[in-house]
Amino acid sequence: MPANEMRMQLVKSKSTELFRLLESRKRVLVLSHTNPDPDSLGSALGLCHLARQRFGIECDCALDGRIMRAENREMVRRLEIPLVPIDQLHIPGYDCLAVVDTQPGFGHTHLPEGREIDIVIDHHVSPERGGATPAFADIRTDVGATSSIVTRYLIDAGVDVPTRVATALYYGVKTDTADLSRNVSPLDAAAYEFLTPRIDRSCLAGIASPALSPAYFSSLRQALNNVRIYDNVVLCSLGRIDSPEMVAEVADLLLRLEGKDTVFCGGEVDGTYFISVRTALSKIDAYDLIRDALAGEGSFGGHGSVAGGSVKMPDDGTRCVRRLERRLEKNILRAMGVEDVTVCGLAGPTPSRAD
Ligand SMILES: [Mn+2]
Repeated sequence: MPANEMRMQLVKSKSTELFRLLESRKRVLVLSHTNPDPDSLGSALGLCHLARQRFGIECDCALDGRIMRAENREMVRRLEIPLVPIDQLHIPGYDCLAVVDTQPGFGHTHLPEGREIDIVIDHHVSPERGGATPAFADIRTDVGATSSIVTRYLIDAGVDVPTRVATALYYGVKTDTADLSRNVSPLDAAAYEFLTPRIDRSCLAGIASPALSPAYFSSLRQALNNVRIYDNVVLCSLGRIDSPEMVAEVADLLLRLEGKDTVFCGGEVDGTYFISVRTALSKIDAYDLIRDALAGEGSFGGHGSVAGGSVKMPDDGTRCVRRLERRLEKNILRAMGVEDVTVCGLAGPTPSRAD
């Protein structure tokens, strides 16, 4: 059997296994990581739709943290994704807990204590200390988006996928794979093909370019003033900011800087230092880069060209952040082999870092 066909067979048997489990449940709660992104929102909505349409099961989506990025807030608003803050939910009322786009054991994922997780659907490399094995786990690290895996379940279940759900899943695949240009598998391409005729294009365009606050532009200016370039490597410190999404967003933007191929961006939000890594180098995995940068501090995840992590700061603020940034910078320069390169800013030579 050709490899592709074999993969599809495997996927189909996973669907059957999931359907069997759902058949035996009455109320599902879908959880994801803190401050959910489009892929986790799309896969949560898709899984809820599957549970309701095919099995007539009640289903809710929990929200942990906030929806940060303006695009993501616009996605929730336009697609009317019903999210219930996790502290307002009565967890014992659910006989099935599902986790999408993350896994138990990840630092950015807070799951109800003392409750077993029934379903895990994800595409990230599993954490080393994962905890109890769930009744159903479908973890495919070769797939670009969890939304693609959930789309496959919907196809296999033969349920109608309405515009709203299709658009959410599509936007999940689109953002995690940069429009099928990175971390792509045949499953992502098949999901895109299935979803494309079902989406609302003008709604999608609205989600992708929402109105942005003055604070956004102010953070952006601050970030660009603090760019440090070492040969092909770009470092950027955003200082104290409102949302960790800004770190990821600036990292994406700076990866477009001419002649540069790897970006490390960091910023502090409410006592936690967030770091995002992007690389256009095909031989280097962003996961290895963030691991080397953090060198045992904090938690992190990612794969392919994208990775992110965070470090909890002790109470005494700014000086701690500076010290952490200096440690990270040292680790990064060593990992990238640019320790002896002279540092530049966007407009040429840069003064040494202020303390
Ligand atoms: Mn994802």
